[in-house]
Amino acid sequence: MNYTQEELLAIAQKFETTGSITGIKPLGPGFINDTFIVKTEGRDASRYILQRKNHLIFPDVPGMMKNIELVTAHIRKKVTEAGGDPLREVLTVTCRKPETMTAMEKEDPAGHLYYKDEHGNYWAMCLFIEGSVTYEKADTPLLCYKGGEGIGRFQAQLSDFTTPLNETIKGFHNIRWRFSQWDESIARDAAGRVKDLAEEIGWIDSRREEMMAFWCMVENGTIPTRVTHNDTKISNILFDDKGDVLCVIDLDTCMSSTSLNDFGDAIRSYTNTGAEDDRNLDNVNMSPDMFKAYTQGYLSQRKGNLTDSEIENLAFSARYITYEQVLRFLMDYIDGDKYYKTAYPGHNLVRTHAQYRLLQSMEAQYAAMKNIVEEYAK
Ligand code: GN1
Ligand code: MG
Repeated sequence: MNYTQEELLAIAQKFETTGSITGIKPLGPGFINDTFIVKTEGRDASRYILQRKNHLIFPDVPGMMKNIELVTAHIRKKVTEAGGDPLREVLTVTCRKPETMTAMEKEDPAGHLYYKDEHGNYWAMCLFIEGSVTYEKADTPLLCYKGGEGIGRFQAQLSDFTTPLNETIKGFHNIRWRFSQWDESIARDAAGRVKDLAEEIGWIDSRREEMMAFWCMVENGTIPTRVTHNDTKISNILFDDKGDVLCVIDLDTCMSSTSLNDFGDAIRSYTNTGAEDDRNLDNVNMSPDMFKAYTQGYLSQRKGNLTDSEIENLAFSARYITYEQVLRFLMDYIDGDKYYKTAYPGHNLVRTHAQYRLLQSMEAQYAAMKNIVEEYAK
């Protein structure tokens, strides 16, 4: 659904901004939510990020916003204690103007964190961090090192966070759950595409056992669960102009899972020499230099705090998350492109092939990846 500029402005005005709102325009290539940047004018004017949160994917937006409020408050305390800048080193959620809230919204413990419009769509706002830089791709090992350090710090800041979080997407990185969705999706064959996908379906089937074996270690507690981000691709990290991580954004999937997912998903993104949806598979490879740099940065923050089982499975987590991504893109293609935004017909299949090439590259370099982890975990 498309909103007019006037409608968007009216939505933005439900939130407590400093300065008066003068403009709003679309921002960024997110696959799930719609994102806008809001400009204001006047004393203390700031810019803001307004997002339409996709409630078809996040069924409990209030619960998700409550998670974000709790997690950012916890990190803010840590940043302040460490003498950092709480307006730049953690996301600041923008609350509703109380005078725009109904009595029911005021009673809802998350009511100040979102606005539900007359079409049933949910909106939330946060402060835009001026001078922050985002990347779609990591071009240098130094950026990988810094990215790893940033996620390591994020996990450390949350290591003593104990309030239970809402599960914002059921079984998000749980491959047992993904397989049950996958089996249903194949049986349903909603778009009639299964008949042309024997090879791709074989990629998924032939690796089911090893992926389940990994997940069983999470289920039986061999690998611990912690508060994790779960979507650590490079575009979800804000860097400053010197290349240091300012803060981690897109906290929609922040919940309890294994910390290995954050490492694995970052490796999937930072080390890819091609694009996530590269049509030219020769571009796609896992760069060992980028892997080394990210691992070094990450472990510089976390090595004393991870269990032996986490260290042991760190390299495998990159294969696990990349495999899961192949499955998710392919499943969405089979379902008729219902989950991810696509830019052209067949986009999800192109993504599937590119991510599968990346997975193969990781498999070929697995022994070397394990050695690198071992070296920096010492
Ligand atoms: C989505 O929301 P965004 O664009 O940061 C997806 C991730 C995928 C990623 C693939 C909630 O991330 O899980 O890894 O696309 N987020 C959700 O690029 O499904
Ligand atoms: Mg994002």
